[in-house]
Amino acid sequence: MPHHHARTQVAIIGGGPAGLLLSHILNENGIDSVVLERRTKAYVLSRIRAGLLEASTVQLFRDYGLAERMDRNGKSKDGSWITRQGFDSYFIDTHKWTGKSMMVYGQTEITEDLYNAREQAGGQVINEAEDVNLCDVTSDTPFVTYTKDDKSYRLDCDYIAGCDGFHGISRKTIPADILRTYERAYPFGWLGIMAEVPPLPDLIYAYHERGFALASQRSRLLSRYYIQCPLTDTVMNWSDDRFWEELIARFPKEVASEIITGPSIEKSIAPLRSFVAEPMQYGRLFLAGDAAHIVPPTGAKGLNLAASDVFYLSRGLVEQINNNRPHHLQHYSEVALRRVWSSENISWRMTQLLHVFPNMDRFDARIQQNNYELLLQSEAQQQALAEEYVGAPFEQLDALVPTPV
Ligand code: RFL
Ligand code: PHB
Repeated sequence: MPHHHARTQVAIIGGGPAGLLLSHILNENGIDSVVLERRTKAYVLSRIRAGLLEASTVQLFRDYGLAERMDRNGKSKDGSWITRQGFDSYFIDTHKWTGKSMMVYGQTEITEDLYNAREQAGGQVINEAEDVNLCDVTSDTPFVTYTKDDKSYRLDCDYIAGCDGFHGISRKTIPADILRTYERAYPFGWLGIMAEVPPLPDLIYAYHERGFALASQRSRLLSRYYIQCPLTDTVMNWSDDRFWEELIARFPKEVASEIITGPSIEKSIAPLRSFVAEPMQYGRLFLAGDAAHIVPPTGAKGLNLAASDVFYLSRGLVEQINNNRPHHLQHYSEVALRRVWSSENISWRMTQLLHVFPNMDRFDARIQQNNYELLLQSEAQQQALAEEYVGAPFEQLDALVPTPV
C-alpha cells in the first residue's frame, strides 16, 4: 500500500504525560518530534490518575515553563499522614527531613497543560493513530508506520521513544531473548472515587483490618479517595453510600468525622502491580514511563518516574543530536533504571506496610505491625522514608563514568 511519507528527528509513540513532556523538552532544545497517540485528545484528557508530584518533577516542570497553572492551582504539601488502628498516627515529614515539599496537582491538568504547550509551539501530536508499527529499530534509519482515517503513513526518524504505557506496542518490539522482565501482582485493587466536596486538609494513608484507605485531593473543592478492594470486585457493587460507609470505617474516628461525603463524579477500580522491563533501550528505540515499568500507586511514584525517565532521555537525545556526544544516551537505560528500582522498592514496601493481604498469616501480621512501630520510634527510619517518598534528585551524569586515567 502506498504510504504518505514524512520525516522527523524523534518519533514518539504515545501522547500521555511521558510522550508529551518529551516532545516539549526536545522542542525547547530545537529538536523536532512527532507524537503518535492511539486515542482521541478528549479521551486522553478524561483519564483520572495521579495526583501527587515529587519535588524533582515540580522543578522539571518549572524549568521548562510548564508550571504556571500548577503554581497557581496546585497545593504544596510538606508530607503525608499514615494512620493505623490502635496506634499513634505518623506524619511523613518531607520538609523536616529533606527540606523539600511535594505538590498536589492532577495528572489530568498536567496532560492538558502539556497539550496546550505543544499546540502553542506548533508541535505535531497525531491523535487516533492506529496500527503503529516500529521498523528497523536496530538500524541507523528506523521508521514508524501507522494508519489514520484509513490512510497509511510512514514516518522516518533518527530515534524512537516508546512512551505508550503498559499496554503499548513499543516494549513488545524488543525481542523476548533480550528483554528481562520482573513482576509482582498484588491480590487486591484500589477502588477510587472523585467527588466535588472539600477534601481533608492533608493526604492520609490508612491501614485498617478491613483494608487500606487513602484520602487525597485535587483542589479545594475536589476530593479523591481510594479503598482497597478484592480483584474480583466491580464498580457496580459499590454504590456511593456503600463506598463512603466503608471509607469512613477505615479511618480513625477523629479523621472519619471530618470527611465530607457527596455524589461521586467518577469511580473506577485499578489492580495493583509492580513491573520492570530491562533494558530500556533496544537499538534506536528508548522506552520511557509506564511502557517500561509499573508501580503500585501506594508511593505515588508512577507519573514521577515517567518524568525522571523523560529528563534522562531528553538529556541523552539533546547531547547526541545537538552536540554529537553519545555518552548520556548510551547510559540512559542504566541511569533511568537506578531510579526506577528505588521507586519500585519504596512502592512495594509502602504497599506491604499499609494493606491487608488475604494470604497473610499471624507472623506476617506481626512483622507488618512491627514495621509501623519502628517507623514511630526510629528517626533513622523516618528520615529514610521521607527521602524515598519525596523522591531522589535526578543524577547529574558526569559523575557516572569514571574518567579514564
Ligand atoms: P500513559 O499515561 O499510560 O500514556 C501512554 C499513552 O500511550 C497511548 N498508547 C498508544 N499510542 C499509540 N500506539 C499504541 N499502540 C499505543 N498504546 C498506548 C495511550 O493511549 C496513552 O495515551 O503512560 P505514561 O505517559 O508513561 O504516564 C504514566 C502515568 O500515567 C502513570 O504512571 C501514573 O498515572 C501512575 N499513577 C500515579 N503516579 C504518580 O506519580 N502519582 C500518583 O499519585 C499516581 N496515582 C496512578 C495513580 C495510576 C493510577 N491508575 C489508574 C493506573 C492512581 C491511579 C488510580
Ligand atoms: C492521588 O491523589 O490520586 C494519589 C495520591 C497519593 C498516592 C496515590 C494516588 O499515593
